[in-house]
Amino acid sequence: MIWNEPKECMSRDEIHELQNARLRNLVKRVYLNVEFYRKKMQAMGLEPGDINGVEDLEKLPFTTKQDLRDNYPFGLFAMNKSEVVRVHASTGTTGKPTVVAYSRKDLEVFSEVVARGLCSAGADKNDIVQVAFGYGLFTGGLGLHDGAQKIGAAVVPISGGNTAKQLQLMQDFGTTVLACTPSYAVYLAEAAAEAGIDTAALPLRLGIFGAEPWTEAMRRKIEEGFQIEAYDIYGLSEIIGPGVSTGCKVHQGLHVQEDHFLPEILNPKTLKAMPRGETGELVFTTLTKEAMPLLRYRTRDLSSLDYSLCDCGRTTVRMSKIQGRSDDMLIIRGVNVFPSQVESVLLEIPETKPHYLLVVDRQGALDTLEVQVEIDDQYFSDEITQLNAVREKIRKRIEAVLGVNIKLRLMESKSLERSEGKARRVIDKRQL
Ligand code: DLL
Repeated sequence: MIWNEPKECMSRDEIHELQNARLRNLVKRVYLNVEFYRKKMQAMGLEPGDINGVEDLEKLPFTTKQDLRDNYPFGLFAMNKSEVVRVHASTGTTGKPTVVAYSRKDLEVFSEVVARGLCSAGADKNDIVQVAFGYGLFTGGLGLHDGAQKIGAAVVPISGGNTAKQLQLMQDFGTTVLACTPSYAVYLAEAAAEAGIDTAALPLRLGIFGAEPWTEAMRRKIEEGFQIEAYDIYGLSEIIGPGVSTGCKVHQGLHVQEDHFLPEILNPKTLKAMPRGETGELVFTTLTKEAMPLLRYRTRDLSSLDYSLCDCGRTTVRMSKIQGRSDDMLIIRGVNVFPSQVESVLLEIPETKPHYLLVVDRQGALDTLEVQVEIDDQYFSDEITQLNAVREKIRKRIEAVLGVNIKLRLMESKSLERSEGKARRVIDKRQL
């Protein structure tokens, strides 16, 4: 089912018209109400009247996470505080959190886009949706909650963690849809197997996973573990939270809710548009946000856009699965390495489990990359020569893909930390 056919199946011309009108309106609003944008535009010699539509987008200033920090907590509000009905925040690893705000209408848009995403994954009012994303300042829990409620599904607001209870309720309530991070889904599937739960016999039929990077290989692992169909949901608090884009039955990219969020793909170095279809940094302009609209927000996420028509019937542009972050990229002895490359290799190898960690360090002037990965305990009880053979096989495959020498550490089951939210895949000791 398509939740909002008039909006999700417009012709490209109609989408373009709507985006033009909304962009003109947005630029006027931020110019009038947000000093930060007014000053930036004035410094560039820009007036709202200079922006006639999407073709003028490149004239507008960018916004970065640092801008949100500099204006902490409420400096980028475009409305009076009395019109704000909710705030969320992300803590990040350093410094002050970034704060985002919603008007009543913003919350309606938020639940609308999540509802569209849930429907594109095949959920409907008959489903029981277990929301195992964290509730609180993080947008995942409440975001999925409101969207699932909007489509009329029964929401189980269990939040993240408490794994034994998750599995208990999943069985007792007959949960049909699971929403959490992919790393937590892997952990839950593993815990289910250990508890002797026959996942194939559970009513669970689909999963909506996101909030962290994950590969197609990880998607297949989760699908096997739970015997379900797994869908990707993307978003970021600055833009609204989950639901900026979501995958559909066709599994070839995520439909961007283009009537609300205008995407661009730019070369992260030159900040110029990449040729259509090529990979670069995703940048979003919030077309309808009231409380805290953002112009050209630099996500640092790497993706590409596909404007061709999708077999599911939606006409909205599809972004590719996130291929990494521009600030996620590790430079190891001059070679660019993305954690997702390592994940793809590891998950194709039958002996490994989907739990890994990259540890980057420096010995003298040389960068070192250690890949830690869990393998089935049976290999540790095997002959040492067999263990060595497994190690060599994995090391060679990773090195062939990365083009850089690594140290491989095979870990016993459960020795790596499990994640109930966003997994930590990299420790870079060079910055410490
Ligand atoms: O993670 C919102 C969210 C909640 C999305 C639940 C999906 C599901 P933030 O905490 O602000 O918001 O983190 C946003 O997480 O810039 C990406 O780097 C990453 N991210 C989010 N979804 C995906 C995804 C939420 N599906 C940052 N694939 C983003 C890859 C993702 N990365």
